[in-house]
Amino acid sequence: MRMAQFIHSPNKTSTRISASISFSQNPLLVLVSLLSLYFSVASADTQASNNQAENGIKQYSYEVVNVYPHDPTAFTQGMIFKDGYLYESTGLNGGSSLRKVELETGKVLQKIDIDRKIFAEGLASVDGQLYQLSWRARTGFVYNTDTFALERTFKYPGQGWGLTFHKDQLIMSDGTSILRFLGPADFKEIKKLAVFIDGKPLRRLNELEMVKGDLLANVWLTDRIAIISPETGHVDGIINLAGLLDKYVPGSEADVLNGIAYDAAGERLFVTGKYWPKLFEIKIIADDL
Ligand SMILES: [Ca+2]
Repeated sequence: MRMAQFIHSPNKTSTRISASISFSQNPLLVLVSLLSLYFSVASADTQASNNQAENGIKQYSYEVVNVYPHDPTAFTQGMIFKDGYLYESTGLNGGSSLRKVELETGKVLQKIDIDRKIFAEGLASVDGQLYQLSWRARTGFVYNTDTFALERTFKYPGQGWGLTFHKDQLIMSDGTSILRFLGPADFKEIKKLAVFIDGKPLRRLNELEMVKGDLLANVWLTDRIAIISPETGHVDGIINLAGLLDKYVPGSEADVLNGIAYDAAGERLFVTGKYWPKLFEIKIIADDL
């Protein structure tokens, strides 16, 4: 069952930015009008990225089910759960790695370090292989899941942020509001999908995970995860994870929330962050509207 099916008929009032500019004879007035239009668009966009309840977007909070240790030196960029283990991609130049992690102990069971020229990013599992992106090297890596042997590399334009796999296609984020759907065999782009929240682009989409047909995306620099329809790009809900780490590690100066993994067989949802010393199994709770 899709998560979106839990959402009771949200009243999606799509507020669109409209402005009419009457072009007067005075060029200064035209300039002022254009500037005010620019700033109203910019401010509306910023608002969409802030921690505010959007019109008609279902809001979710969380309940912590389990708390597990997580390597506090791991700059988490991608995370998946597969056959009883977590697999994690960590970033930074000189800190990038691919690792297999024991959930209960946080122990790193298997690891390869990536060339320091590469800043590793999102991670996805496709037919026994692990796909790992890099941030700005325009290169992706395909590994054997059991041995971590590098089997091939692939190229793509632009930046690589988050990665997941859905219905025979990879879905990739690049820090904008646009997601790219790619064929895993040739990494060719199949389509682009613009993600909107309340009629406005939702930028800074980062780590991705498919959960029961919905696409979950960390919104970079926020405590929020967007629940996105992979068909339409509409944001159907927002999970607000504010205060999660602080509750268990008061005063922690760890970096931002980033890292979503879903155990489909056990229906368990895991989240962590960059340098977070903890990894959480959470349950998503629908807030009353
Ligand atoms: Ca993920």
